[in-house]
Amino acid sequence: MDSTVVRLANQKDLRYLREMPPYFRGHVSFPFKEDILVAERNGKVLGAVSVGHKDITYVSRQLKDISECPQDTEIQKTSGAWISKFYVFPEHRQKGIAKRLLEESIKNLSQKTFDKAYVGVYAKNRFRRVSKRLFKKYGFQEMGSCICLLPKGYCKGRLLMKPLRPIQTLDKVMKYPPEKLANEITTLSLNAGAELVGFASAEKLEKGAPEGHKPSDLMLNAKSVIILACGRKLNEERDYSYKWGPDFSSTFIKLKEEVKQRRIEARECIEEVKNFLAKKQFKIAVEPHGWSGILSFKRAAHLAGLGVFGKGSFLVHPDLGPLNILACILTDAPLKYGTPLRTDVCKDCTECIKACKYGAYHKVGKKYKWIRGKCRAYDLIMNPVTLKWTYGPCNSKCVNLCPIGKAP
Ligand code: B12
Ligand SMILES: CC(C)(COP(=O)(O)OP(=O)(O)OC[C@H]1O[C@@H](n2cnc3c(N)ncnc32)[C@H](O)[C@@H]1OP(=O)(O)O)[C@@H](O)C(=O)NCCC(=O)NCCS
Ligand code: SF4
Ligand code: SF4
Repeated sequence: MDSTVVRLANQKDLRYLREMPPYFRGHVSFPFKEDILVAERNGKVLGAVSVGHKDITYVSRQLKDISECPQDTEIQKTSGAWISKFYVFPEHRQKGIAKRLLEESIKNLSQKTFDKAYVGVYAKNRFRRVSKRLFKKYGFQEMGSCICLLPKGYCKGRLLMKPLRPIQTLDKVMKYPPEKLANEITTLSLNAGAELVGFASAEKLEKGAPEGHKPSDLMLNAKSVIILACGRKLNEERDYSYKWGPDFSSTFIKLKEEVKQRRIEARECIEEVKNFLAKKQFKIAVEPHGWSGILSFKRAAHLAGLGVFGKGSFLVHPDLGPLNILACILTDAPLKYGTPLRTDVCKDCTECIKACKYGAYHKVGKKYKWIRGKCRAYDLIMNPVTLKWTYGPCNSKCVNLCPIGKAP
């Protein structure tokens, strides 16, 4: 029978703890600054884990490198129970010791007043995949990127969190039934200037989205995505005016006043919905600056039943035409979701394909693929030698010439 026990460490365990590589144990001295749990068999320590409180700074998205952290990334701060110095001596690995230690850590923290337990899994750890899988098995979910400061430099990693108590109480759901809440948000958004409002399940968006572009990269435990289409009519005569940069290396786009105005209105509409949900104590999150390319707004709008992907790859409402200025809000409020439409809006039309002068559409079999890298929607580059414009302005002709939703 396995006689391994997991218990709080004492002074006698120090000599074992000091055998752990410094990267894992850090500075360890008695009396311990936080609870250390050890797995012990016949007086010998097989592994250990440390559980304590910590202030945590992270960004809610996947970063390739922390130095690449875009300026518009919101730095988040939180604090809670922190699991660290998790180590099993090599000769005792793969025998379930880590699982025992983790189970006891969770019990230890749950008995205290902590609501959430956090852990960082770092890129330099060669056991990061094993560890991440293990934590996920015990209910930890990825929240974003964090860093660990080392004596020299830093190591980037992923922050994981496990709620230790139910986050969404049944009371709240009973008080705000999903359908009623969705209707209230719809009325509020339409009054604030949105032209269409839709709701999709965050879980559905999560399943198909690429790494780093999932709702969980923006908010943990999101239940719903709210999609607002604001300024649809702009497509009919959308135009950009371009401003020359101070040198030829940079170009500025000066949006038409009307477009600018619609964008401001879209933001106001987002704020209204956010305030409404926050007052009811629901969590909300939007991309930094509203449109920073974490989520697929198009896919969210499709799931919500607001439109279909036309040949041009932008989202088209069967009657109203291309939807422009989409805005997305994530929330932990459960809402009533729409159903994806299956209408063939394009039929024989290929206006968008013909309109593109920059080769952004490629025919693959009978379908068209939009090569986003070739899309010159915003580019206007002047060759400093020939002084000729290389691209644009294309005025988003693909979208603007779409006949759907226009008077015949
Ligand atoms: C960056 C960007 C661009 C870049 C694209 C570069 C690039 N690398 O993507 C450029 C500058 C080229 C561009 C061009 C245009 N854009 Co743009 N763009 C964006 C932006 C800000 C981010 C896109 C992004 O990368 N998102 C993250 C990735 C993961 O999303 P995605 O590419 O849509 O994801 C695809 C797959 O990964 C997969 N997927 C992702 N998640 C999931 C989940 C599930 C369940 C499944 C099954 C699949 C799946 O399906 C998606 C669609 O194929 C979005 C706003 C937004 N956040 O969506 C606007 C946005 C997509 N653009 C928009 C528009 C209108 C345009 C332009 C017409 C220019 C303009 N007038 O603004 C042209 C489009 C021309 C065309 N033919 O489509 C609108 C689209 C509206 C609509 N009706 O479809 C958006 C939503 C902006 C807005 N707020 O209104 N854009
Ligand atoms: C990661 C570590 C703690 C795992 O300890 P362990 O006692 O071997 O783990 P367990 O035996 O409890 O196994 C836990 C799970 O991981 C799997 N696993 C453990 N080591 C593995 C390995 N080398 N390769 C593949 N899977 C492995 C087990 O099969 C088990 O999976 P299961 O739940 O599907 O059965 C240990 O390897 C270690 O101390 N590594 C160095 C320190 C470290 O990386 N700490 C984590 C910091 S976040
Ligand atoms: S936005 Fe312009 S460059 Fe991009 S696909 Fe449409 S027409 Fe082509
Ligand atoms: S322009 Fe024509 S082909 Fe392109 S999306 Fe609109 S209807 Fe479809």
